[in-house]
Amino acid sequence: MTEVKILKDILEVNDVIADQNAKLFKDKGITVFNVMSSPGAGKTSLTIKTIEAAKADGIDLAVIEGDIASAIDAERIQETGVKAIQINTGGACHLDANMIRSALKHLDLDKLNALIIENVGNLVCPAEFKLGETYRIMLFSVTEGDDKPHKYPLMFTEADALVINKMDLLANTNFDMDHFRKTVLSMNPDLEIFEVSCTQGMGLDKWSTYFKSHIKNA
Ligand SMILES: Nc1nc2c(ncn2[C@@H]2O[C@H](COP(=O)(O)OP(=O)(O)O)[C@@H](O)[C@H]2O)c(=O)[nH]1
Ligand SMILES: [Mg+2]
Repeated sequence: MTEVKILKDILEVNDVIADQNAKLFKDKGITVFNVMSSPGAGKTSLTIKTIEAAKADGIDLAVIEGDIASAIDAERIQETGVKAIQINTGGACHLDANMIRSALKHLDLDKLNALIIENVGNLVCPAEFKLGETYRIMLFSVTEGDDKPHKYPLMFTEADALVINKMDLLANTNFDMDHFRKTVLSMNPDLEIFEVSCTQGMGLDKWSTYFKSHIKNA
């Protein structure tokens, strides 16, 4: 079996900048959520639903969108009235701390309570690169298969919260929720788990309550 390792020094440099970002966020009183998933799990959909709930509570937030190419997601977010900065990684399968530092120049940090970072859609690389975030949110949809924690363990073990999306489709899949929950909790016993449907709305209240209650200066 061949194992591919990411160069240690790349991660060390990233960690230094991530710590600087984290200090800046702390000084400015901004709570930062790094949202990670495979492509199409529903990150942008969840971000929009989260913004709608947060705005109703007077929370000032902004979004950083990471994609390999295009500004489609940032445009979707801006339709909510919230500022969105698009980062195009030009091929990289994850955001890194330096990209976040560059994007922050375009935000008025004195006005924000919270920042949502939508990472590049990928189940592996984003979990390797700290950005300076306060919380790591993993999104996973029931159409992806309940075996994925075994195959892609890092993101499941690194997450603070796991949002299981597309619950409206559950009955049409062979996704075994009990098995999935047992697996992820055996890997990460402190993981907070939410079951939602971004299109049908189920479970979003509980998720939004978690989101709001974790913002320090709201
Ligand atoms: N059936 C269903 N579709 C969803 C749900 N959430 C998102 N989608 C759809 O999944 C696709 C990808 O969603 P998107 O938010 O762009 O995912 P992202 O690539 O992770 O940002 C879109 O067609 C969404 O409408 C859900 O809860 N149920
Ligand atoms: Mg998206």
